Amino acid sequence: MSEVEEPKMPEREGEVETATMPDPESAFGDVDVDQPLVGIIMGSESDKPKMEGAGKALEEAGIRFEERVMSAHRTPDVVTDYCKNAQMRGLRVIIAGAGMSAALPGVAAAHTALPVIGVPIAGKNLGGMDALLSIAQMPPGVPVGCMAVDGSKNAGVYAARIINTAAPAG
Ligand code: RP5
Repeated sequence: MSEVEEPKMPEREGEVETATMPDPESAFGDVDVDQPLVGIIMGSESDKPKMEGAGKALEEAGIRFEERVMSAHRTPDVVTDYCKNAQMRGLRVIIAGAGMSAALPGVAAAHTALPVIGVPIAGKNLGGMDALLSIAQMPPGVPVGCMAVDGSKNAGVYAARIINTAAPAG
């Protein structure tokens, strides 16, 4: 019969026993090492073709990303949840593309401290000027890095530069 080890009790009253640290492998075994570093969000399924350049540029730079469709006007709660949790989930940059009255990048920036890169998408009327001004004209304190109209490739390149030049945390 094996001997059962008695639990170690504090030696003096009020003394707190030092916690035993778990080994790193078991402590971080659940952490997903493939987690994305960039979130590419866009206001509509119809924006997907115009936003492909961002993903391609990130792929070329070897940076993991995820893509989601969400709208500042049609699904505002989804945008809020996604952006509030983005940093905690390990994202380092958000790329947000939208057309027409393109509120998505600005609303994203209002809900996260991560850098947000906005991509104005040209719609059927106004040649993208509507989205360009919506994204560029952010109020002081809530910045969005505004790319060219339909400039999703540069958004991906810019996100890669941010990630590759950032000082390590701590
Ligand atoms: C914006 O309205 C979207 O980003 C898209 O560019 C535009 C039109 O959206 P759909 O009507 O094609 O869904 O919010």
